[in-house]
Amino acid sequence: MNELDSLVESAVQLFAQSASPAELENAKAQFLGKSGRVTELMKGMAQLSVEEKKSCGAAINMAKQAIEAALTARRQALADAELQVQLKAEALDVSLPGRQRGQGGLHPVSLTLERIEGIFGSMGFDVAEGPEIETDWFNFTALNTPEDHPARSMHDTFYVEGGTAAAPNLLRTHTSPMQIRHAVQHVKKHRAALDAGQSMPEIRVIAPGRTYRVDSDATHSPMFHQCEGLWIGENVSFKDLKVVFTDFCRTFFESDDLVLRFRPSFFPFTEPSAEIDIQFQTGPLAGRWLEVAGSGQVHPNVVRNMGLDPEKYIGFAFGMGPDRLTMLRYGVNDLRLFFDGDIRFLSQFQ
Ligand code: 2NM
Repeated sequence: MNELDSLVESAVQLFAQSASPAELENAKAQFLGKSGRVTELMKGMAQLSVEEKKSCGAAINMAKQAIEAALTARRQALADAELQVQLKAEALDVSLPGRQRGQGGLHPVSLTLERIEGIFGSMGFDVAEGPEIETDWFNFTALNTPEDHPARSMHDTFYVEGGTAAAPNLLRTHTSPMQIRHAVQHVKKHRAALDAGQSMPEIRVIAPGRTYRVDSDATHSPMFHQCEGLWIGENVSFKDLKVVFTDFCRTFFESDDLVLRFRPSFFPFTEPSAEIDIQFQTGPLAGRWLEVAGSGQVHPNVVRNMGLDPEKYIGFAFGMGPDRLTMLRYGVNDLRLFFDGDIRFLSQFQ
């Protein structure tokens, strides 16, 4: 093998050993650069005769072309390899199943609240809204709750910043303060007519929402839901409460033969007061009395705090727990499941 062949050979070898474009360019410089070996050979021809220059120059040129061809091939090979690495990294497996976008849905208790609002809405009840941070007046005093009532203690009620010792702020313990606020607004709107001895449209409202008490076990959550109802007019009676609530329960539970029982009870804001129990005639809960609500005729002091004359206006109110209604309707036995946020549990109600 002559000198030029082995030069080409060593260039090809060095190029093949170059694992990156930078290494390859360094290798190239050793042969084709300003002081590369091919360039040196060309310079060395200066002393040769014309004849020798011709044959020697042609041979060097062929060697140079062979090295350039090897360089180009190696450059291409390195570029191809780099492209392959990149393609592999960015590869998409189009045969994989698509990722479905998660389908959201309403919380089971929200479904119950919507159901309650729909049923009472069809009976002419408005839906009240109001703040979760309440004043002592709307949550307790306006509702005829005595100053020393245990519900006012810090063991039962979450007190929050912002109030005064005489008028503390708290997380509402029931939704009745919304009803007082609603009634006061209603009465304000019709004040002129009332002062002129005329009557006002009846107050018919439900107040659904979150409520808070210091309580936590399998059947009590510090945050829970309530839905209270209020119906005030000039001629509203306990009979109306019975009709409305019976109709509500039968519609809510989709059970026409469901039976109600009103059991005497006590609440500061109603007199007389009654617990409401229901009994299914069929299904897994048939035959058992289940407590679902408290109720009563609104206490005259509360009617007065709404801005109305208790000698002229009378009505009833009730309060129920949508969390418990949801448990009964779906057969769930632990309240905490609703608030743990486990999507496997919650998605079953869609
Ligand atoms: C209950 C039981 C009995 C009630 C009373 C009032 C208001 F605003 F009229 F005073 N709202 N809700 C009430 C009555 C709530 O829950 C167990």
